[in-house]
Amino acid sequence: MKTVQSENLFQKAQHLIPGGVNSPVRAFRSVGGTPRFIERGKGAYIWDADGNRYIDYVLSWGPLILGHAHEAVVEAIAETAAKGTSYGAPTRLENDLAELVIQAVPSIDMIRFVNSGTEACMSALRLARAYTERDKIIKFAGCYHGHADMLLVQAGSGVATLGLPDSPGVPNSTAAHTLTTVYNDLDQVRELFEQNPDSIAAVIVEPIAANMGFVLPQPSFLQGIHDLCKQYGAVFILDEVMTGFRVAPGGAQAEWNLDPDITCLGKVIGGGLPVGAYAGKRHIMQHVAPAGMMYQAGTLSGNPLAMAAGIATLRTLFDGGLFDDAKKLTAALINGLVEAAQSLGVPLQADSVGTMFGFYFLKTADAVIHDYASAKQHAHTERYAKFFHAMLERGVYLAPSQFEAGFLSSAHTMDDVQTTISAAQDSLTHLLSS
Ligand code: KE4
Repeated sequence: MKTVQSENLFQKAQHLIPGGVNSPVRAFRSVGGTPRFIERGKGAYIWDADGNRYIDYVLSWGPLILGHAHEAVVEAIAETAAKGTSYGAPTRLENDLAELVIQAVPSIDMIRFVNSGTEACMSALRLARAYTERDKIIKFAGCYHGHADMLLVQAGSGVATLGLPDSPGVPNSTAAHTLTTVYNDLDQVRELFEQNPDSIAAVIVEPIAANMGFVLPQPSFLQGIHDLCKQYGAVFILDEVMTGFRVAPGGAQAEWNLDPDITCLGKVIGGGLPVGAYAGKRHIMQHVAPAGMMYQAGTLSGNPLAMAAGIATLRTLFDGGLFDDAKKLTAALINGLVEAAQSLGVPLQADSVGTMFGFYFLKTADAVIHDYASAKQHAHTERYAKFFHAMLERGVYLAPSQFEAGFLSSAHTMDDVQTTISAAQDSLTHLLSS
């Protein structure tokens, strides 16, 4: 596979941009090799600067649930742009996207749009602190909620990938208010509340831990957090930036009947343009300025182009069985990967929920990954790196890190899935013989 154009572009990029990328996980640091510079995408496919085509299971880390350059989204952006790109004033488009999200997600009464998932989670925690007049927050080791200082404590995603213990530049005084505990361990959450009965403002949690790979919540873990928050007067924040509109049209909370006080959103609701949001119960959201005193602002928040892309994405997604078709294909993909690994005796842990999936190559067949420590202990990252490149050579683009999730779109077909499964079988056979 020719990659000379990507190599040249990467060499130039590293001189201009730290690490040659505008987000660390794109640099292929944990899998090695040269990141592919992408020229264009259409449907389930992307093409790199050397003209190589890949079936894409990253989909911009989740947003492109309709696939690349969906005509409804492109048309909406073009039509909106022709009328102007930004006003710094309210538009009807913000009402329209707000209504779509509020109708889809039962726990949400009101929403505030921002420009990224980081902003959404950072603002949600400031709101929880303002509402409760408390300082401490609880997060889970290996969960990633963006790069705000107070959240870069034992974070997942790129921090896990790069093996950054805790990011330099975060003052100890900030980190001191962040209590970190073990995902899937409700007893530890209960203990933290018992030790800090009146000072915890919020618990923030990913409903699926998809920034340490793909770890499902154990039964009653999430509901247990909700109940402890109610008992101690803390705000229950569900970070659905990745799972929103991917696990189910109403998010993981609809799939598992959860009722968070605040939900963080991003990715899909922007249809590939920069959008994040924090949203939830009216009596809490009313504390956000200018309705209330908790300040949060943004020049391009609710930007018309991003709103138009999000509206077109959700309206298309909700119209017909697109979601269910993509969900079935996701399950077929994971089943195929499991069968391929089993046929070759390769230890694998794999799951899918809705249109998201994840898998770990395990160092030993009896290992089970259920939290960050076990993910770091049992994940065979070297095998993942080799598998990643073998699949890339066969035209399949997976996440360039063992500690990330994968995604399908409504543009993927059963042919794409079967091609991917065959490539996996061939890649594993090749790996085992080398
Ligand atoms: P952004 O600021 O990257 O839009 O969103 C932060 C965020 C918040 N919450 C969850 C659950 C997330 O997964 C993310 C971002 N996800 C990563 C991928 N695991 C984004 C990829 C990247 O950092 O380049």
